[in-house]
Amino acid sequence: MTVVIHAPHLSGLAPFAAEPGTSLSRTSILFRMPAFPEGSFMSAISTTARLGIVGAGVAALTSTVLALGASAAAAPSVTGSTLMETATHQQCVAEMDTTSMRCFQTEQEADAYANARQATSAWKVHVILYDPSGYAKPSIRLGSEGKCTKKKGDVDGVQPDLGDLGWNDRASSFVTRNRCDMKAWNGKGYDGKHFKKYRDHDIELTGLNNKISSFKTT
Ligand SMILES: [Ca+2]
Ligand SMILES: [Ca+2]
Repeated sequence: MTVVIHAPHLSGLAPFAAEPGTSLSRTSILFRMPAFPEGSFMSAISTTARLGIVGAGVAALTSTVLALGASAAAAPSVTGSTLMETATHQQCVAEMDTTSMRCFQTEQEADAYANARQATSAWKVHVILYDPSGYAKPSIRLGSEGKCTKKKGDVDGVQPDLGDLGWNDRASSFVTRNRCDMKAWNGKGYDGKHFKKYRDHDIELTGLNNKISSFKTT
C-alpha cells in the first residue's frame, strides 16, 4: 500500500507518496516544499519559522506523517525478503489486482509478515495459492484492503489476471483465509470455465488444476 498525502491548501506543495515503513520526518516534508522566492517575506526565515508561518496546514500534514511514522515503527519486518519470487524466496505475499509482492525464504516468515500487516491495518489475506497440490511451496498469499463480509455471493476481492504476479495457469491447490471463499476462472478477466460456486479450499484443484487465471473472493 502506498499512502499519498495531499495538501491542496498549501499552494505549490505537490502530493507525495510514502510507503509504510518509510521513515518520514519534518525535514523530509520541508524538502518537498517549493523554494520560496528570494525577497519574499519567507526568504530569510529559518526552517523552523517557516514551518510556523505556513501554519496549520503543515502542522496537520506533519501530524499525519508523524502518525505514519508511528505505524512504521510497528511495520512488519521485511528483512531478507525479495520483491519477486526467486529460487530461494518462494513464499510470497501479494496485493490482489496489482503486481506488488514480497517473498520470503520460509512459510513462517511470510505468514509473520502477513499477520503483522493484518494486525496493523485493514488489509487481509483472502486466498493462498500453492503451485503443487497438497499445499506446498511455492505459494502466494493474496490480500486486499478489507476483509470478506459475512454476506456470501457479493464480491469482496478481485484478481483479474494472475499473470501479473507470475501465477497464470499455475495453482494446484488453495486455501482461503479470513472467512473468504474463492471462485476461479480458467481465463483472465473471469472468462471461460469456472467454479460452479465459491469454495473454501481444494487440495488438488479439481477441474482447474494448473488453469486458474483469474478469481474473485466473497
Ligand atoms: Ca501447479
Ligand atoms: Ca487459465
